[in-house]
This record gives sequence, C-alpha cells and structure tokens, in this order.
Amino acid sequence: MNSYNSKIKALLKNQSKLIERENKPASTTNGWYQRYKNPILTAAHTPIHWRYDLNEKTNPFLMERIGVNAVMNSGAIKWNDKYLLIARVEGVDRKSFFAIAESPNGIDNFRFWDYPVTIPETDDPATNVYDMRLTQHEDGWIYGVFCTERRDPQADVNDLSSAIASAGIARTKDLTSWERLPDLISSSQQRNVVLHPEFVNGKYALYTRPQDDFIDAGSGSGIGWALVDDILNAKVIEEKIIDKRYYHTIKEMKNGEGPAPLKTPQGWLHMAHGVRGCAAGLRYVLYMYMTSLEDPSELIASPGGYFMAPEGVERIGDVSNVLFNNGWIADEDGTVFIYYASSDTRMHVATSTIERLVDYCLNTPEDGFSSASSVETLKKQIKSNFIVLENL
Ligand code: BGC
Ligand code: BMA
Repeated sequence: MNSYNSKIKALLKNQSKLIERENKPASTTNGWYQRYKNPILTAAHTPIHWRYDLNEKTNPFLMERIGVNAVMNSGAIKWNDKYLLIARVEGVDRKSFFAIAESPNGIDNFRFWDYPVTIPETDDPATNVYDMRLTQHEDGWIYGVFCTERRDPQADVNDLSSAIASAGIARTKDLTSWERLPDLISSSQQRNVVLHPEFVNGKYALYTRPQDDFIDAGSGSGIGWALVDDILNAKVIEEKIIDKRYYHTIKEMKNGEGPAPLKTPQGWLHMAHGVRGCAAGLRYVLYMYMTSLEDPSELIASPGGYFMAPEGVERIGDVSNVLFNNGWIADEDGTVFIYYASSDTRMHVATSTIERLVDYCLNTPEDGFSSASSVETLKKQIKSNFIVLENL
C-alpha cells in the first residue's frame, strides 16, 4: 500500500478508537442523574471524509480542507432501536448545520451518518440554523423545530451583529428527506420553540420563548405556550407564559424549553435552561418543571434551583459556563438518557429514570426567593432528619 493510503487508514483507525471507546459512569452522583465520563460527540467525531479531501492529487499534504469547530446542542429520538442525535455541528466558518449520529446503546459508539442533513430553504433563506428539537407527533410526522437566524434587515449598514431569531419548522417520516414548512410567524423574536407531541383541543401546541430583542428577553417573561390551528402556516396568536422568570434565580435573564416534554402518569416532565448574568457573562444551567396532563400549560411542580450545572471540563469552551439541553430519550424500562452540551463545544450524556425525575420534581423544595426562606427550608429538613438520626 502506498504511504498516502496508509495515512488515510491511520486517520480512520484513530477515529474508530475514539468512537468505540467504552463510556463509563462517573464516580459521583447526587441521585438525580448519573453523568458519564467521556463526551459522546466532539468535533473529532465528525467523519474523516467530511473534513479531508482524500485525493492525493488535490490534497498532497493530506490536510483538513473543511474544519469543524464544535458539536453541540442536539435533538434526540429513539429510531429503529437506535439512539439518534441530530447534532448542531458548527464549522470553523461559524455556520451551524444538522447531522445525525447514531449509537446502539445511547452512551457510546455514536457514529455520524455519511451525509449531513439537508433542510430545504424557505423563500427567505436563513444565515444560520441551530438547536433542533425533534418531536414525534401524534399526527404521524417527526417534526424538527429549530432556530433560524437572519441579519436584521432594519440594522444600520455598519451594524453587522443585529439579528432576528425565528423558529424554522421541518418534518420527515424517515429522518432522511425533510419537508420544510413556513417559519413560525410571531410578533416577537423566537428561539427555543418546541412542538408538544400531542394535539391539545385539536390543535398543535408550541412551547415558545418570546423576546423583544435577539439577546435580551425584555418584556418576554418566560417560557410561553401557544396553540396553532395549522402547522403548515403556524402563527402565534395568543401566548400564555407557563414558566416565568424571576429576580435572583437561575433563570433571571432568560429561560427556554429544552426537548419536547415526556409524558408520565403524574404529569408532563420538562427540562429547560435557565440563564443568569454574572461578571463573567451569561451562565446557563438546566432546570426541570412539570405540567398537568389535563392541561399541559398548567404548572404543577417547580423544583427550586438548577438540576444540572457545568462541572469540571464542561465549564470551558467557546461559550464557557454553559449547559444546554434540547434532547432526551425515555426507554420503555423508564431509563431516561439526557443529552446535554457543555459550553457550546461538545455533547455528553447523563442517565436517570422517569421515577427519579418525577420524584425530584415533586419533592424538591421550591425557590423561596430569599436567603431567609432558604434557611427556613433547610431548618425544616435538618429538624426532621434529627428524629431519624437520633433513632438510628
Ligand atoms: C449563536 C447562538 C446563540 C445566539 C445568542 C447566535 O448567533 O449562534 O449559539 O445562542 O447567538 O447568543
Ligand atoms: C443560546 C442558545 C444556544 C447556546 C447558548 C449559549 O441562546 O440558543 O445556541 O448554547 O445561547 O451560547
């Protein structure tokens, strides 16, 4: 074999070693979830045949031609017994696109499909697309709702940052060919829009996140809920806020729905992200809440504080101090695979169970909104624990 071909073989072999590395549970857990040691997807997991031109004539130095910067914020679905992530892959050119990676067990061996996903454009093409949520809807389609970003047409010529975020909608039956529907029409900027899996009063239901501005929520007071008659012409007419932002909490600046909620006998289980500002910038953590089965827009549990926050290496990346989640998979046995990204750089998995997550939501004290109230909550638990400890 010539040396060029053996170099290609070495690249492929090294990557297979990375992909096939067994992932093991991390040593500590607080009982809410179990983190796993290795990231499950990184830029280095993207196929060699995406990044390299493998022709010796046109690439004599066997260099990367198309660089990948990061793999992050991924939607998730169980499909033909495989665990699939629709990842946000970001090139070195800062453009994101979607690509599916598949694993046999949900915790390691995630391998990208040969080609990235082609999402057809609307008449008004977006500059960037990202953060897709997958919803297997009872109408028979799998929907992908994602953020579309375009330069603000009203921005001054010298302003090259002002942008408009809207929700793009596409659907598929096979995760291979996608039909593009019109973007969601809304009077405010929308990122983090998620389709509820069931019809509600015969209508499609969307979790929304109204914002006055591209970055600042402004008058947008939290995660919203809107019913839509026709998904082929989706329009937010009335928006109800179901999970509000509050002063001095982990979701003071903004919050946004994570993946489509999971149905449990006690209610709909939701994962979301909460953002607060600090001297170092924005801090993104994950939190949970539950809504009622009868009315999925009615909040029934709101455990205080964060569920997961960046730890160790997760704290560092392109946008440090960020955890983001837009995909999870619940298995028939009740195991839940939580797929989260750290610092806009890489993907991880943590596992839990439906029962644990429901218990967490129903029995974690709510935020009392002050230090004094936190002390009272703590004292109550200490007091009742002493009864147990004294009788050990
Ligand atoms: C980035 C997103 C980010 C958003 C708001 C976009 O340009 O691609 O990752 O969430 O700006 O900061
Ligand atoms: C956003 C999100 C994510 C990203 C986060 C941190 O607003 O929509 O795309 O992970 O900011 O940069």
